Amino acid sequence: MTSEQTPFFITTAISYPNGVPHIGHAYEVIATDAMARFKRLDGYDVFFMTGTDEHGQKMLQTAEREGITPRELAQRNSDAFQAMNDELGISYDRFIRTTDSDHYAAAQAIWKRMESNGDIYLDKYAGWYSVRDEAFHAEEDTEVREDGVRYSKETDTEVTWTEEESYFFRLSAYQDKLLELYKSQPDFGAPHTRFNEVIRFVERGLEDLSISRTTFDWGVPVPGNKDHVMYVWVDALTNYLTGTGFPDIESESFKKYWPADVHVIGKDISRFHAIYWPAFLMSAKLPLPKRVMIHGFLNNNGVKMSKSLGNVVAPADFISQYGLDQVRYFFLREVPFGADGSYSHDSIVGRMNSDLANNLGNLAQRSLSMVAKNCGGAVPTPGEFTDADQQILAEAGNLLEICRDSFSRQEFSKALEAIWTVLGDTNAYFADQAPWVLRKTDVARMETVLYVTLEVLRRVGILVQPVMPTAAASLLGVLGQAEGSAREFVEFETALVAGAELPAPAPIFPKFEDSTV
Ligand code: ME8
Repeated sequence: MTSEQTPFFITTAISYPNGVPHIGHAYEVIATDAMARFKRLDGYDVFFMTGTDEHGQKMLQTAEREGITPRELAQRNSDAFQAMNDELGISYDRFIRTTDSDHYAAAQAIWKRMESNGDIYLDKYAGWYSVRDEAFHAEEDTEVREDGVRYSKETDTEVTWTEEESYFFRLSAYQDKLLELYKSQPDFGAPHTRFNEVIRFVERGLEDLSISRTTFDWGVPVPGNKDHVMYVWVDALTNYLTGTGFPDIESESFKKYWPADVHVIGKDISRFHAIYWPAFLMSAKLPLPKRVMIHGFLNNNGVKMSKSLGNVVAPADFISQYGLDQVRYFFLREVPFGADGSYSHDSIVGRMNSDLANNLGNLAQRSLSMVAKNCGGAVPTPGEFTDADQQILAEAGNLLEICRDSFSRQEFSKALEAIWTVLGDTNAYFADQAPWVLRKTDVARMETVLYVTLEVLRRVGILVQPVMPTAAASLLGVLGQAEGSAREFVEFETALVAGAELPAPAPIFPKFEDSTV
């Protein structure tokens, strides 16, 4: 890292380790990883954090059911989340656990700041609580169903009557300030359809929030009152500050990385991030994150994943079936980030075979093997560029700006769509120019066509690194691009050097063979 690099702090939600990770968790962390890698390649000083949210009643109840302590449960499943990250090639800089000792210090410090601002008071809570959601629900938002049990209408989870002494946060005092924030920073939440739901919710009015519990002790102790532990969301949201060195607000890392550039989260937790979190930070007199990016949910063949339906897919099984880069590509290309999405065997194999094996793998294989056979295994020497050559080079040349623009809004599918449009055009160019015919009629022209094709592939290889790190590295490798700066975005504008020796070509994306397809 050099001192001129601009910092970029990005986070995922921290997952509840009350079970093992599923493909929804993998989806979020893959998208965030692609964003982090993109920014690193673009010269930013990136800090990427993910982790596990280990306190609260849900963890406690699951542990009780399993006959182990919540700490043992947290350890076991937090390890499973870390293992998933490693299997997915996630380039996180810190895996934070809310049981880490520096996190206790941060959670207690933010509490004290909110308290000294006059926003915390002791009262009695009486209302409906959903352990599954770790959230309170207003009575009118609940209903008793046929089974005689009361549920949250919105989340379909069981709620139980909870009555206890509790500290409250004066959330009601922040309604106007939050609405002002949304107005002055219209991109604070994205995409707009999801952010608008949050805004409507705040417009309807906010009640003060119960932020401590007394009936169990699996949580961060409330400073100054040993009978209370913090409500798990106060503790959980603060993880984002912990990672930057808070409460040491004079530390180099806090000054550099806070406020966060993007919190990537799923649609079920948008209110916690776009309402509670900025309100807590305003109260604590700390800067607010710049953006909360809300993604949709992934469904299996259009059906919600659930243990009872037996359609919960383990990320590791997915990767062993299709390959890591293929899965990463599929998720980011298939589902516009922010929308709900679905995956099925056929849709994955379809993308693998048409986009990866055909449009990219086959083009690389055909052009590189021609170069190996006919150009002495070195980058061919181009002659003067024709209009067709210039056009395709210009198209590929525009891709970096297009990708920067799309990634700045986490519109991964748009970036990939643009890259694959250029690949489609390059395939058409390759077919039109027919270098295998030129080999017999006009060798110089053949060399130019092959040069242009390889140059497009180099640019594509650089740009797909955030999404498919391993395959992109192989592609750049066979194009003779050494690891390091040659593969970074600063080198995007440079061009292949004629005559440079190339390694032997190797296939990048073999076709997926499956008897059921
Ligand atoms: O909510 N598709 O943890 P979590 C896509 N601990 N994303 C999904 C998904 C699906 N099917 N299911 C879950 C929590 N997610 C809290 C967060 S942050 C301070 C605390 C996403 O394990 C979900 O939306 O239930 C969330 O962003 C993340 O996975 C972790 O969910």
